[in-house]
Amino acid sequence: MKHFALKAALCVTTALAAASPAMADFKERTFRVSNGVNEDHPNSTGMKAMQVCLDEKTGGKMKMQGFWGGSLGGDLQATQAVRSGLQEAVLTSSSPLVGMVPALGVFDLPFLFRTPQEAYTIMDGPFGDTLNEKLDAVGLVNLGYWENGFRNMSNSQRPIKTWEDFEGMKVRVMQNNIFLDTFDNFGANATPMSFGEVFSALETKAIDAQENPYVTIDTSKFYEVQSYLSETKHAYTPFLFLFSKAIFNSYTPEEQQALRDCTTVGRDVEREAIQELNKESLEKMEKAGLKYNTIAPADQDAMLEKSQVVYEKHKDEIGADIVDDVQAELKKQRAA
Ligand code: TK8
Repeated sequence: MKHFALKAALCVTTALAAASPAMADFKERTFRVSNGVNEDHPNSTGMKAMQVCLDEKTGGKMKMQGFWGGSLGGDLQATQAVRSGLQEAVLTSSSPLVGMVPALGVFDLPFLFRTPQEAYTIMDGPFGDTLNEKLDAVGLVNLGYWENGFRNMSNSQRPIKTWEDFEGMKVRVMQNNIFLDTFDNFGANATPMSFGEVFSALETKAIDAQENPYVTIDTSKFYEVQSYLSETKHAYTPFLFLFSKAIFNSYTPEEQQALRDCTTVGRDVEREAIQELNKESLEKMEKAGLKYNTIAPADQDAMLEKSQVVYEKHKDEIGADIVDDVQAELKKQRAA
């Protein structure tokens, strides 16, 4: 995976040749970045590329320290610490944060995006900026949308081929009502739970199923206690690279710019690494004995149709304008 970091480093060198602020503009700074995923997740690949970029831009003065496997707390807890200025940064899923910023729930709507490119265009454009303003208003500077990715099912019971297959299945969902309703609406028994509790809940059979991108099912070892993988792609959720607004505001404009630019470098490397690794992870898990299936297009359509009530139920709480905007944007993209 070395080539990702290398490519990023080359891009940075080229960018630097154009305009480089004086190194005197940078102070010695170390900041902590909390991750719920483990260190072999592509977030780490992205952060390495981001560090190479920061080293070049700040003459090695700005250093990132990654914390993994939820060692600084789960997504919600770590984000609260970042909000209150006790911790610098967190790379968190958007879904557990809907209590703080309801508009983020747009990413939880089932089957909203069809390809990663659709998601990138939305998140990296004006729509993403609108959400960033809402995050800023609660004390969180979103430096960028990294990829968590398309979410697929793993379970210990049976292949999921149609929504009816969810009947009675105990599914862990993130702490998020849209996910809760999506799976309850399919007839499952959805249980909200923080990420750090998932492995043991699967292992003890307190729950039958969970849903995450393949990379996460692999690197968090869920596959060791699961038997089936079903490619439902029922949602694309991002990671947000959130920096404490209080701390960010104490940095100089040059430092802030270096952080923004290098988070983008890291983002691109991380997205590419996720795309690669999802394939590798799937192969590895199949070799380990998990049974894998895709969903027939007609059954996928039936899942989307069945999910319309979830859109209706949550539209107002997300913000009707937000939901309308994203749907209009997607329509435009799909027509192009
Ligand atoms: C890791 C989580 C994870 C998410 C989940 O902290 O909770 O299932 O998909 O990636 O953010």
